Amino acid sequence: MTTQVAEANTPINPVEPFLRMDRMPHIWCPGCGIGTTVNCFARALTSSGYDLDKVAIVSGIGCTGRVAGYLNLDSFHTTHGRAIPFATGLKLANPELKVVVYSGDGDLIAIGGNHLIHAARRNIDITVVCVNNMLYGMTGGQVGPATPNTAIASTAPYGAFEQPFNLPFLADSCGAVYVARWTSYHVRQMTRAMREAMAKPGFSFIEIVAPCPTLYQRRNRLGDGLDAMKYYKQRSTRKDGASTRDVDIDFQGDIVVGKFIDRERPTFLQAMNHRFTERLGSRYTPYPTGLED
Ligand SMILES: Cc1ncc(C[n+]2csc(CCOP(=O)(O)OP(=O)(O)O)c2C)c(N)n1
Ligand code: SF4
Ligand SMILES: [Mg+2]
Repeated sequence: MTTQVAEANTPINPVEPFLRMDRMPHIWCPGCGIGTTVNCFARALTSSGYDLDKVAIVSGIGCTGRVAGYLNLDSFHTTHGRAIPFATGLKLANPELKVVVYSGDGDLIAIGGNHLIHAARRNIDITVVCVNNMLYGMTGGQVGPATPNTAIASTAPYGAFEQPFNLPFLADSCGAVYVARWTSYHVRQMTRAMREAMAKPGFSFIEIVAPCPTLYQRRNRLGDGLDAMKYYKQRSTRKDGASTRDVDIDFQGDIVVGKFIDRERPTFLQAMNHRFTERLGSRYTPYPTGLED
């Protein structure tokens, strides 16, 4: 009997301990790519060796914004667009924490775009995972700043006509020290990238192109989640080190994936300590950065 109970309590899936199983079933639609990214993130944590009491996850609002609520970590579900400033405060108040922002393209690049560019510029020591399903999923599939030109969205019935952001180029040009893009098809590469980004001091950014079958796929007559996986498999090309200028995503065009940027730059706190020590000498006690040996 005791053995049976022990067996019943043994998780079948190795990522289960990282999830709040009491909150299942999750809200995501069948075939949605967000769940795949969460599985990869949990796997990245499994192999990272981090003390999970020192890992915090911050999301904004949206279908992707629900991720924080499903992870068995210190989780913060903040207001729309404000995950990055919240994460910045958390990191500065407690530099020992590993802080990960996990949100959607609308949350991070539209309403929260200003925070993204400044956190990258300052090299705040956080990791940002952006699930790019190319529209505002949660609110009904409206056009957003990552919607490819000509793609149909609920507020763009004749096709989007605004120039979309190239997310890796945006993060790179603002100073991010680690920039990668994968799709939800690339589970191993995505997991590795998440692990690398969390280990990298400074502002790291991972874009994950993932399908929204309910709104984006359906309106654009692109099939279901599995069709999206086939498309990602067939039309993605890995180009590590590619210039981020050259990785725009066109509607149903090829998708360049890979690790584009991996550079060294002092984090915000390291730069502050350096400057203050230079000017004040022993009168200044360096602020903890979380990167001390
Ligand atoms: C201040 C404010 N404005 C607008 C909204 C409505 N809203 C909720 S989620 C969302 C967009 C989410 O899009 P994205 O971040 O791409 O997430 P997805 O649902 O696609 O994963 C919007 C506009 C809101 N909650 N708060
Ligand atoms: S609406 Fe789209 S993004 Fe939201 S859960 Fe459904 S498939 Fe995923
Ligand atoms: Mg979105």
